[in-house]
Amino acid sequence: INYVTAGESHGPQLTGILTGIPAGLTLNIDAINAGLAARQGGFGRGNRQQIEHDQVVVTGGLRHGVTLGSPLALTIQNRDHAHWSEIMNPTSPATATNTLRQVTRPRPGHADLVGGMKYGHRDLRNVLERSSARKTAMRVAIGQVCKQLLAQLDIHLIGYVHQIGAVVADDSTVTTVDALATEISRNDLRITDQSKVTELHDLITATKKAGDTLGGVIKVVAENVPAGLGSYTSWDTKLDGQLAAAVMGVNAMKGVEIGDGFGAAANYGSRVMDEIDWNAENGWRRLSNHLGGFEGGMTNGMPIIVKAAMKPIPTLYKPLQSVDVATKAKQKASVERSDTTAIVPASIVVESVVAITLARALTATFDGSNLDRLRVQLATYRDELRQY
Ligand code: EPS
Repeated sequence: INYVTAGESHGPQLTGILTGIPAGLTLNIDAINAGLAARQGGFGRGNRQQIEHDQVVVTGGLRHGVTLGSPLALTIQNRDHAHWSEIMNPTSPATATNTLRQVTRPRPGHADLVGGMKYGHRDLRNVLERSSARKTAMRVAIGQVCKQLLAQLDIHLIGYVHQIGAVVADDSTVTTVDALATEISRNDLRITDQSKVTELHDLITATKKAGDTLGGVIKVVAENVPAGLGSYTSWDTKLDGQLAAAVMGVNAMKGVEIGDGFGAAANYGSRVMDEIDWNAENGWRRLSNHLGGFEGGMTNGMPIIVKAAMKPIPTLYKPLQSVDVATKAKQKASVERSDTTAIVPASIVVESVVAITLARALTATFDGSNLDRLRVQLATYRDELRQY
């Protein structure tokens, strides 16, 4: 499985090409659109989300709702383009009017300045249009396709908000994907500790009033992933490394943990290693899961636990110091419409990229041409693991 996305935030549309999805998967478009709607939601979102009503259109790789095994072509319209049709017109030449809104005061923490340096842009809009978190909408659409493939293989996952700013809002008694999905659906922050909802609404509201922003920590749990995906034999075949790369590729991510992560670094081996057990009913398992479902870069059959540290949104309505790239004069950074926090949508984006990475590992390990054959091969493999 591989994919590429294209499209600028205020251009005509987002485009995604997803290759390697097996033939024979019945695609639930409504479920993909539900994932897109969830990405648009969340307390603390900006006004762009009032304009968009993201829905995916599939224009290739699907017939009568069933995948063909050929590349899936996906598009999501940018409704906001109607307000930017001159400024962000792909073909009409630049004029004094359609290049009026030059961005020359880079925002600290965004791709603005370094992107301008790297690609030789003097108008930093040429950078921010693609670096914008808007592009995560297509990664969610692609991720939800992969999530549906995983579900057909009895593998389920969920991404949710573990912490907002410095406030941890994770009820540690809620651990299964089903229970997590139920608890996070009860509030607009995708947290499991319902007692923290009001406090966090107040925090986000106060942060917005102060012209500031917040990040947080996202957690993804994936269940029933068979042992042995990924390999210890080479650095780049370790699946936990591939997961970390995928998560770090999401806007604003500054850290990734597998299992206890940095907590493991601070603990004794006797508290971190998960003891091994076997019984006739369940076969091989571990008596704890500090290692987050990985040993030697390979899944070990325990739930996969990934945490991601998201930096606060770089666009500040109380802007920090910057320098104008045209005049070199010290200036306050530019202000682009933005969110107070995007931790809620980011939890769906990180869930999506974990789903893509796991689906890629499965279709690389077994025959990824046809879903029924993949399903049979996986069932045989699961039996083999039980009998080991
Ligand atoms: C976002 C789209 C963007 C921003 C925001 C989130 O749309 P616009 O630029 O038109 O407002 O609202 O992007 C960022 C916060 C960012 O730093 O890129 C989205 O669809 O998630």
